[in-house]
Amino acid sequence: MGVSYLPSTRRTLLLITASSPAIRKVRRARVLNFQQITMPYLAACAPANWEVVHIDEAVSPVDVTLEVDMVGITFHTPSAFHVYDLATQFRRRGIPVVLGGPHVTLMPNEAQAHADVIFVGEAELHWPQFLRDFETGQYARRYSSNVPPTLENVPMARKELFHRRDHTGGVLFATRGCTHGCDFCTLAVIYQRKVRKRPVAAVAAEYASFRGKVIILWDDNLANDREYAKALFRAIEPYKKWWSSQATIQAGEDAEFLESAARSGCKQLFIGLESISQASMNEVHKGFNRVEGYARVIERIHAHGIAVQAGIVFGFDNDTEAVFDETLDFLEAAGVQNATFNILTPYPGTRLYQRLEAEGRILTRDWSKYNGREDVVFQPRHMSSETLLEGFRYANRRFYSCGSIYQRLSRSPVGLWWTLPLNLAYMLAFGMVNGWSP
Ligand code: B12
Repeated sequence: MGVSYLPSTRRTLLLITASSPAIRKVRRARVLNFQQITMPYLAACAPANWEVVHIDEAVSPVDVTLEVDMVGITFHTPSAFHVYDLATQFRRRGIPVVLGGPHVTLMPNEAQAHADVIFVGEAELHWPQFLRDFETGQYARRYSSNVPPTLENVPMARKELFHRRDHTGGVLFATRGCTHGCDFCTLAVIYQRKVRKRPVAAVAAEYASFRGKVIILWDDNLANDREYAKALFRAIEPYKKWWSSQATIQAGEDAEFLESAARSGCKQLFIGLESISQASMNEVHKGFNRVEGYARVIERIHAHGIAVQAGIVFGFDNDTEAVFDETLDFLEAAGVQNATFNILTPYPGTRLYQRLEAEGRILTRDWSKYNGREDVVFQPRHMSSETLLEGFRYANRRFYSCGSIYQRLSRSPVGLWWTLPLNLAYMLAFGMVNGWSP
């Protein structure tokens, strides 16, 4: 750190989107392997004299012998130990390592021990200045974003640094954060429940800049500000692309939202239904999900020609062994086109983690097991962890079986031309990964 450099000479920055071997195994069953925006976006925020190389571990391994001036790594909790190992290898060669992303924000002291510099929270306020300061050797070991940055003037992510072949035409975000504070969700901690919005015109320009037809808006909850969303839909409608995003069930209660979303090319909404038990929703402070209204809301979304991808979590304290069949019965009756099943995972830093820890129910602190798909890391209330894991696998198997696909897609044939091939692809992918045939 004491070395001083001449400012504004050329520097090389290696940015890594980390993915551990374990998480790659988990994600093999996902047919769609979405681009990650963070590093192409941070690259766009770097001063011009920094040449950026991006390695996305979902696509290619990291070459730890590369000659660079600095390494920056972004990672989720399940990749933490793997990243600390990578960091050690670069630091042994005298290359400074900067860590950031969700796990660093949730566990800053742990991450600090493995890095020269950490970024806690959002980076917009300090990242460009930090890179300039690095050149003079005058920089801090920790940068924290106490005030959530405005997104008024942010650049577009650098497209040439996207590496995955993910069957979409482009990924971007319009808003960041979510107003809700659900116990299991890390976003309430990471973004402090502060929602920020990019100017509609800037988002529309980025949306239009992708050559492909299918766009993912990686917003945490596009229904946070429905008036903003409607203005955005009007602005992107002329480009005649197809898009998908994440939203709460409240999106489905607003007919005007659905109508303008559909007109602008919305083909699917990821809706965090989480559970079909109202008691479970209340238990984790997501009581605004009114379970008795699910079927009606899904029907309304379908009526606008929009498919539903349901986010479902198993393992809440109210869940018994019956939850798997009851949930599947519901999804089939409602004609839900796609679903992402998760095992409840108490990510460190969340209220859920604190509660389970106080109750002595955290089974392991091996973060690589915090993947939500392969391991149960806490003691469930009404079943064994083996039953929870088996029930989760059963749900995937049943949802992507021929019988269920037929039932669901015949009941609501919205977007059959693409939902049927996608369902069949998942049926094959799960079969290959788990060694069963549907
Ligand atoms: C897109 C996305 C994905 C994509 C791509 C992720 C990838 N790495 O390939 C897919 C679908 C593959 C995915 C997978 C998973 N995801 Co994900 N994902 C997201 C999502 C919706 C958006 C991320 C994003 O692009 N944000 C926009 C960018 C610009 O913001 P950012 O990443 O927060 O970065 C900012 C700061 O954090 C900081 N920063 C970040 N990294 C770095 C690094 C450096 C060096 C610096 C200086 C700064 C910095 O700078 C940025 C600007 O301020 C987030 C929610 C969210 N809003 O973050 C969840 C989220 C990150 N995912 C989450 C989870 C749980 C998962 C999975 C475990 C799910 C699963 N069971 O499979 C996996 C793990 C994958 C992995 N590789 O480890 C959790 C994180 C939990 C955790 N503790 O890590 C989140 C927060 C969702 C949630 N509601 O809780 N995910």
